[in-house]
Amino acid sequence: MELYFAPMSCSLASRIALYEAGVDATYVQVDRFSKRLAEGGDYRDVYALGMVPALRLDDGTLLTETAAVLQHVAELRPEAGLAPTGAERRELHRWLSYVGGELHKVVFYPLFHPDSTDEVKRHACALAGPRLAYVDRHLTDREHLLDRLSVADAYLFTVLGWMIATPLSLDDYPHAKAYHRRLLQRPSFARAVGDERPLYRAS
Ligand SMILES: N[C@@H](CCC(=O)N[C@@H](CS)C(=O)NCC(=O)O)C(=O)O
Repeated sequence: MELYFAPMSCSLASRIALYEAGVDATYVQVDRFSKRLAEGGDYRDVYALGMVPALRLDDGTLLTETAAVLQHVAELRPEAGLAPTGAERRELHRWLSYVGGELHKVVFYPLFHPDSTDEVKRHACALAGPRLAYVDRHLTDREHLLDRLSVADAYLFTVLGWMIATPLSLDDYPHAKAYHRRLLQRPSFARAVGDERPLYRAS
């Protein structure tokens, strides 16, 4: 299996999930802007939209979309409990959709897009307030988004980590900040960040 990733982007969540699940994979680096592959070639020949993550499965299928990749990885090792079943599964879907839609795409995509105007960025920051406050309230008396660690935590952790590179501050969301700190102490989260941060700085 191969994970196409860009350092410290949303594909970090898939790497964390692979580490948490104990699933081996090869990691193929993509330059987010030029779309060049570290091993040579153009990533758009792999995935026409040029977005990461993409997971090449052992049968050759290319799986894209963070929520799908995360749930697939969790299902490879059900014993790791990273994607619950039953009523909790609905909550997992809800949080994967929330993080992917309301936070990743509504708030952070415009903040990082090179073509975003100042007005677009101001609007994204205005939308961020209630969306991050909602997450912060949810985490007031909880360790994880669900009743235990799930792949949704890998995604939220990744997205919260981007705030440092934006006008937003985790200091305004103390429960989310404590949650991010706690997760960073887990070996698989720390290992994933430790593997990707130097690549990000060098890119
Ligand atoms: N809907 C996709 C979004 C993926 C996405 O936005 N990836 C970003 C990195 S965080 C990317 O590859 N951006 C490069 C681009 O848009 O060209 C998902 O959930 O995986």
